[in-house]
Amino acid sequence: MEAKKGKNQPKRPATGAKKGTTGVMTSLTVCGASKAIIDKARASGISTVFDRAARMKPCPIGVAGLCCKHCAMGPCRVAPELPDGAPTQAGLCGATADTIAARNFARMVAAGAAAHADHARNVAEVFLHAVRGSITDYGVKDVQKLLQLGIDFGLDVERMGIRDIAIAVGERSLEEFGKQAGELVLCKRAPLKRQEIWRAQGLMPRGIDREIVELMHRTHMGVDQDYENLIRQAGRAALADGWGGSMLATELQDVLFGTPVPIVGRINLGVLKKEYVNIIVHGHDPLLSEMIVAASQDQELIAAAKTRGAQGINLAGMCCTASEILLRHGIPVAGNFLQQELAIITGAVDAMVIDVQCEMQSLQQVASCFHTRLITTSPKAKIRGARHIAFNEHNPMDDAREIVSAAIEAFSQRLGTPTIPEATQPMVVGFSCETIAYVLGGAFRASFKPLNDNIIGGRIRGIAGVVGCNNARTTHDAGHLELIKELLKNDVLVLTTGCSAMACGKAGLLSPDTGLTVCGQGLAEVCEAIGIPPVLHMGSCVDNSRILMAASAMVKEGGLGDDIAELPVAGAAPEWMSEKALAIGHYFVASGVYTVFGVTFPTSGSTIVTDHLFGELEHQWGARWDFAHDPHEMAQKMIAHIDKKRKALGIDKARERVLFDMTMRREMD
Ligand code: MSK
Repeated sequence: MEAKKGKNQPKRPATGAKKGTTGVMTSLTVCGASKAIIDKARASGISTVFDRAARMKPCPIGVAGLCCKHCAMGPCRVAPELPDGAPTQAGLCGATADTIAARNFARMVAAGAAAHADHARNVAEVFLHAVRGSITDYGVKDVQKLLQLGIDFGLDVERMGIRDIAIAVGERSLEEFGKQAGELVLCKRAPLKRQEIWRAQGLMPRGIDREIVELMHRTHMGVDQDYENLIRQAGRAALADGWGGSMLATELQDVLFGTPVPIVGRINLGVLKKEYVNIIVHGHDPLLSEMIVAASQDQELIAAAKTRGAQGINLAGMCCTASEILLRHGIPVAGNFLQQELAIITGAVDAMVIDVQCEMQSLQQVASCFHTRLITTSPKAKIRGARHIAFNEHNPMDDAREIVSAAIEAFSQRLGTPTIPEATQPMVVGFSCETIAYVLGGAFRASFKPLNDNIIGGRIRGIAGVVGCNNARTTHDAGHLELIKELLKNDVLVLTTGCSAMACGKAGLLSPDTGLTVCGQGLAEVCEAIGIPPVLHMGSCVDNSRILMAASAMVKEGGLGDDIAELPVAGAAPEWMSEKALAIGHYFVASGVYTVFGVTFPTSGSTIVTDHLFGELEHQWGARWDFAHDPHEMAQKMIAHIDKKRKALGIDKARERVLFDMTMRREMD
């Protein structure tokens, strides 16, 4: 079949001048602190991602998903724009636009799932070393969660000692990666009806690595050339991420470092301190950053900092590493993805320490304009020109001390006075699934029942998972904030992770005081009674698995259907950019969650594939993808979906939907 026009074709992504989420020329960011530093960078002639985005436009064929470079006869670029009914040009091998778009989509999912899986494998290996005693700097912090994992893995936890349970959990976790047959163990946490759908649709993942490798094989030249078959295997690999790699990473990290509970933190570039040695940990892996937290509080190192003229050591986070140490230790956050270069341009960062994922290569160029030490730590993620201090899991504290010492040394070489914007915001974070059940039901009756009751009663209209990145092709943070404020106004409780959570934090939405002022009456009453913000920060990118667990807990609690697909819930990533985000979106959909992406959609060049994702999947998997440029349109799509599910459950009441007019939008700005 050739590509043709269809009703679900998303609008073409913006490829021209910088456009805002509403499609009109607007600012680069809604974050005042970021704007101030972008201005400083421009005045100093330092190139940032914002400038490069203005200079370099996306390839119109690549952005539509129609550039195939899977063999040396290409790259074959298939034109995305065709008059109705005209045949598309195929690649040299005959691959159609549909095959090419589906293959490219599938490869992005494979890469995203691989990133989470490799993160999780590393955690599982360290976990096993720690519980066997060959690494002594880590230990078991959450025994309750360990026991739950033991039960999930079928261990006789009543007869086994904690150490034996921990070793068996570590070994079984590692086996999940190389398993060749059967079903991933944590898939059992999903509602039974969902598991049946996975089996019936050929979606149930066997082993984490197996599904990703098979997807890579199928996208090789001349293998799977049926878009539907490719999208299905992409679903299987994505589920191996959500209910496999990501969930294992979340759970094992919680056992090792503690399951998050509500904690107060601060966010934005203003958390940097002029008179202190400033260290930023950036990336995704908490194994090293946990140790840097301890090293930054070491009295000997603090004394060393003072001998260099500093008042002490100030640690802050960036991207998802930030969330890991924020949720467990209250360490402040310097910013989200598009603020990584800006943090260095303040001139206040003495060392930026990176592990894996979402680190721009440009950091080294920016750091070279200052005294900042850019330090890579993973053998998997080096940057030319950066100093590499290899993180040895067997001696993590030694590495952490060496890194902190390098920052102290850099402090005395600062060039001039730093420019630190004053902006910081307080926030309440740390809403793991267990914590949500606890704050809803209390210590002795921890439960999702009060949440379900409030949804059934209509005070809470539904739940939205709003997650994902920033994208320099759209106004920084605007998509997240405009979407989430409209959802809150319409009584939709928001669960958030990653860079979306940080956008919310900067805008005050993670604070019960300021967050409740933008909510509808019903949601505000519930949040006020419980004492929670209306947007719950659940963690980093791998912690999107917590949203899957929360949805499963809601189904199991009863009263809202038998499957995740029956819940009045929706997902969104309004500013996504990474392949991991696409893998997350695909496992949300395969788990039964209607999911809307913004900015651009990677199959937009093939109407057939896009219609399959945006339409047919609902009949097969019970949920579908969708796309909206405008966050207000995105909010209305999500609310309409939530209302549809409420009606199907018989809990719909006639209620007003708040539509944002221009005055309301301006007030939000
Ligand atoms: S860090 S994957 S930019 S959310 Fe997890 Fe942010 Fe997206 Fe990276």
